[in-house]
Amino acid sequence: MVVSQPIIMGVLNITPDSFSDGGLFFDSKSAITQAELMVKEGAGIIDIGGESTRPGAPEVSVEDELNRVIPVIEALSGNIDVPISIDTSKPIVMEKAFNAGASIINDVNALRSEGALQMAASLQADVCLMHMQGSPRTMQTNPTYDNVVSDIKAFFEQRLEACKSAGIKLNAITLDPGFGFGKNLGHNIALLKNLSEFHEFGVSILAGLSRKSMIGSLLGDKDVDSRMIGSVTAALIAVENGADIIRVHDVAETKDALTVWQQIKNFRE
Ligand code: 7PM
Repeated sequence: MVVSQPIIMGVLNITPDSFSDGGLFFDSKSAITQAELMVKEGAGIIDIGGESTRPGAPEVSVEDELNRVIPVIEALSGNIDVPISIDTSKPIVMEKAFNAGASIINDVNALRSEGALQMAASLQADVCLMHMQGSPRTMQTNPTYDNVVSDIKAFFEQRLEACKSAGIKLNAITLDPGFGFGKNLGHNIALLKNLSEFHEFGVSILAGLSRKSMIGSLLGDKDVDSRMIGSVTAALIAVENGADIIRVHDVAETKDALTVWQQIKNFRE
């Protein structure tokens, strides 16, 4: 994707067990209300996910995932004027979400699942390729890198090559280092500080830091409900370091931070 100013991607989790909203938005009607509110608050993309990627989470069946997300996408696609992304790794969910009105595939597995690359190519979708070491069930047990930034760059190189072979164009791709997905606190901080390095591939960069455990750790183990200001701060650092898209739960608060940042940046004495 080509991006001119930072875009806020608002998270809409449609999972009963999602750690950060406690499944509050599980029923379609409140999900729709929540999405519409996020657009009003300044979200430029709504990210819809029905597959919990919580560390240690059980995998969600295709049926459950479809039942959660498709009605919401169908209802939203006529009613909001920002793109909808589908947070999934499953080709069948990608396809049905597309037919329901989604236009971006946000895959924490970077199109490595069987058939995912081909599906994304045939849908001619925009894609976000996120790095994850291991699988959601095991990824937080002793993640290891030689150098977290260069290891992830090597991963991106390989995925970009796979996308190229499948016929997915560079301008359809966004890369995401995957904060918290098989990373310890030191890894996450190194990635945030060196985020601009990922621009060497010439594609847009997404950062998802909102409410994550690294924010909790930095705040002396604050729980998930108390991580909003820390998350906004981290989002601002990501933008300062070149993030084109930031994936957040607290859209209005993040928007205010970006508005102040943007005006100070543009001010000419
Ligand atoms: C439970 C654990 C629920 C973790 C939700 C999560 C990212 C993402 C997620 C990200 C991209 C969360 C995660 N995180 N997609 N999906 N980048 N592209 O904290 O960092 O929202 S799910």
